[in-house]
Amino acid sequence: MTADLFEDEQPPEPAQQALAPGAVLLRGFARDTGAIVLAQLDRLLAAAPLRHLVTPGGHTMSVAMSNCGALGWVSDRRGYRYTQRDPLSGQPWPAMPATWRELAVRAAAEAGFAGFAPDACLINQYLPGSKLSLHQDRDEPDVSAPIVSLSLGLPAVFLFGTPQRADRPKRYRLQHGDGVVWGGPARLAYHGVAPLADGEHPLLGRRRINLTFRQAG
Ligand code: MD3
Ligand code: FE
Repeated sequence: MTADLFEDEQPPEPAQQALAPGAVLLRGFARDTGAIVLAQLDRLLAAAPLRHLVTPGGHTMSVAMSNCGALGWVSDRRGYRYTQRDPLSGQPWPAMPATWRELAVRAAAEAGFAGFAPDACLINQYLPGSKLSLHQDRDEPDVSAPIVSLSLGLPAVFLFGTPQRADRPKRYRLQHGDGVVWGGPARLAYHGVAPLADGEHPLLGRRRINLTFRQAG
């Protein structure tokens, strides 16, 4: 064996990249399972359609949202909260597919968070121009549990700050199949998504889907 046998190879991309203490980027984590994940999406969204929620301040979000799992995140003029039922239908949110939950649990474990037990999955859909303003996720009772995100479809520029709103966020490009685990000191970091650039993705067309798995109960 000599090194020159491998001289044509690119250095392997690190499987894990620490964005900050507690924030672990799993590049391409679901690159191969993305199609399996998406196979469940249409059925879930038929039961609980995507909708543009209104913030307590009266703004309609440009991202369209739905949920699966025992709990789902909603917003209206009264505030943000988790509910057991979809307010549109009065029915329980559709169950979280086992394939989705298992993927999220494995991502958390790879990032060092054993025992992650997500009971909520927020489904975000971005069309060209959709954005998510800088915010913290703090509607979950136990912020010692991480949040796992899975990006599918068009790439997005993700803004990742610190728990201090005034700190300028860093920018990362999240692509189809990328997983990120946000725990520990990163759990209460401010974050957002820049307006989605137009494009065409082979599986999803002109959109980006982001799944965030949470322990909300
Ligand atoms: C960092 N979603 O649903 S996922 C959200 O791409 C949300 O749709 C974005 O922010 C999206 O709340 C970003 C990445 C993410 C999710 C939760 C976090 C990053 C986070 C919680 C704490 C810190
Ligand atoms: Fe968030």
